[in-house]
Amino acid sequence: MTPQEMTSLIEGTLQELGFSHFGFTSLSKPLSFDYYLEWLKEGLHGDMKYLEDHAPIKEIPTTKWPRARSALVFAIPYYPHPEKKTDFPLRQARVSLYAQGMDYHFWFKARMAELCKKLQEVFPDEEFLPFTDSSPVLERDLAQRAGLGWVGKNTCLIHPKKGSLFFIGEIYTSLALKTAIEPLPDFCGKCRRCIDICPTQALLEPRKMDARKCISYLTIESRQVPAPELREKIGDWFFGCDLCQTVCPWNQKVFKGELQIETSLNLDASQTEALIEDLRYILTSSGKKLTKDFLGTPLARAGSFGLKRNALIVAANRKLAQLKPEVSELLAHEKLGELAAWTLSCLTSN
Ligand code: B12
Ligand code: SF4
Ligand code: SF4
Repeated sequence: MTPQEMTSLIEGTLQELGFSHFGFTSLSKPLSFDYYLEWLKEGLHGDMKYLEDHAPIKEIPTTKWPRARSALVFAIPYYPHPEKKTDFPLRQARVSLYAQGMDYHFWFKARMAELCKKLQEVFPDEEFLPFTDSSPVLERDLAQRAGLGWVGKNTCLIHPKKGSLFFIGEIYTSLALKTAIEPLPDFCGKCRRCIDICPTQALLEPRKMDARKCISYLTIESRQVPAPELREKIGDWFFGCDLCQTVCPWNQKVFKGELQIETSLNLDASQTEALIEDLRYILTSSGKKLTKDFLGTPLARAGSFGLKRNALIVAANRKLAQLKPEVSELLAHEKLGELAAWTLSCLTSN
């Protein structure tokens, strides 16, 4: 099959499925694989041990999927979020853009599965496997090779016309697709806005992140309480962080005036009240209630422990003394007691 034939076959369904752009590439060893191994060796992945476990399959996908030869790679924008949750329980707590809706692991994969069904009809003897995020695939490298963008200094994949606020997903296939796409050049130039804005200095140098310092890791992936020197730097980010993408001129260009570059929420009295209510709800709800309320959203990943941890840090950094009673209730908590005491000391030194 020629690249043109594949492109016209898929192009017809792109809009219907909400994909913004796509490309394809053969499944050769990722260009940045050696860098990835170095990064792991330096321990910059923190407790995300699965990234180590995934390394052999990321290098040679056929060890897990023997028939896989190529990948169709898709981007789907998350701003504005395409799958909003109508009864989202939070109003003012600062949630990163990708998480302001339903979890893409389900709906993005389902949309690609729909496309797989169509492809299967055209190629009944071939294999089509949809993935996004959690499978052992080095997605930014793959997407870069498929022409979906360049890897910016903030480590995100950026497209000159689409910015970087998009998810990446792929369909592995047994079809041998010849790549006609030239990877995009690096358009970062001398800019270093992302590196300069990062509150925790997680971007050590261009394209190199210490994930252990990234607010996204600290508020989502980590199952620990952050070290005291990092807590203040998290500011009022309750879940994830968008700063290094918000300042990016390529996103500013695409989302003209819509993306506010604010290092902390700018709230009036009524909004502060709503933030207090959000955090009170998190701090006082049972694990069972939080699981039920956040079911199917990315916030479920942090679990009750993670959400309460994040709420304590935001309460401290926003100096929300109104929450002292709820914070005090957590002093006896086995894993959160020390953090609750720290929060109380911040609220008292007001
Ligand atoms: C672990 C992980 C994280 C970690 C670590 C992130 C990091 N930068 O390493 C944490 C929890 C911090 C995180 C945060 C976020 N993540 Co995340 N994350 C992942 C995951 C599961 C693995 C990434 C990984 O292997 N990291 C290790 C580093 C070393 O690899 P890497 O980031 O992929 O970078 C590679 C390239 O930069 C490449 N590279 C560097 N220079 C060059 C040059 C060339 C020419 C090439 C080809 C490659 C290349 O080398 C690296 C290693 O191979 C991927 C999904 C996946 N399966 O790939 C999603 C993924 C990267 N995350 C995603 C998103 C959306 C986010 C957040 C925006 C969420 C949020 N708002 O909080 C933030 C963004 C923070 C940031 N600046 O990166 C998207 C990125 C989409 C995009 N447009 O780039 C992905 C692809 C998930 C998805 N399917 O959409 N994430
Ligand atoms: S997501 Fe936030 S904390 Fe992480 S690197 Fe970007 S600016 Fe820094
Ligand atoms: S902010 Fe500047 S340096 Fe950072 S990714 Fe965007 S263009 Fe590149």
